[in-house]
Amino acid sequence: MTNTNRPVKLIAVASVTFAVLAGAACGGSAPAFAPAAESAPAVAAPTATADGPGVLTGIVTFDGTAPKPRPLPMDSDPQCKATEPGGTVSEVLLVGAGNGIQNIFVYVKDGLGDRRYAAPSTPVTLDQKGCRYVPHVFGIQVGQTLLVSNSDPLIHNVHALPANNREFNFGQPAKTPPVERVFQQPEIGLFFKCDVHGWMAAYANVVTHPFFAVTKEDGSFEIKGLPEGRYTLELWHARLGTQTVSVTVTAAVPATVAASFKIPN
Ligand SMILES: [Cu+2]
Repeated sequence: MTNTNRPVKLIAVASVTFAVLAGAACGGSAPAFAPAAESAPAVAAPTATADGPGVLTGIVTFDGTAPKPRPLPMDSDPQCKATEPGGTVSEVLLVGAGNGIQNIFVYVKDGLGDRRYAAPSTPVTLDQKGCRYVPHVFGIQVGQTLLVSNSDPLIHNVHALPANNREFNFGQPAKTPPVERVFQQPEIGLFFKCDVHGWMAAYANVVTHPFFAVTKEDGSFEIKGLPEGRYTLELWHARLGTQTVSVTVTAAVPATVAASFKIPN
């Protein structure tokens, strides 16, 4: 996370609390980037499929009283303001029912061994709608197509600022076709911004397998199809930092993880 252009710098989590159920154990904060799959032969065919018996569910909550999201300064662009006349709020930290934290990217960081998974043929879509990126946080596999679309009646530009992948930056006027991009390297927290509207931000999380999820409004997530085994999960949030959790997944019963984040000091 060396990019100095992003508006919100990642800060290591100073204090974390885990309540890990079903045979899981906790670890400390971890590097923000997944390692590249450099140990596997470059030509190894992806033969593994995400149809294992393991189910992993979890909930991520905010420890403390969450700050109220601030309104986005859309008055600076009347065209944007017109897309959301009632106004909208920053997505930097969204805490919902039960103090659940939305938009935490949860993925298997380690434990899959040398299994290799093909990228899905279906694309992931990143839309620009109401002068925001939708979704704000998403996962995508290495080699999977990202379709960037613009549903707004105005031009945006899409500026990706990767650490491990190739930077790109293009304008996308209203009513123009989606633009395709593909990421070649794993990367967590790959930042997207619009150089026209400074509040617009999205984070791609590029991984080598399909075992990831983004927490919903209530902070919950689910990952299915895992092989039985012991895994290290990483939980990433753009503002709150990262945590790792060890968890054992068996066919017999869903594994359950609970974690919480505080505002870093
Ligand atoms: Cu824009």
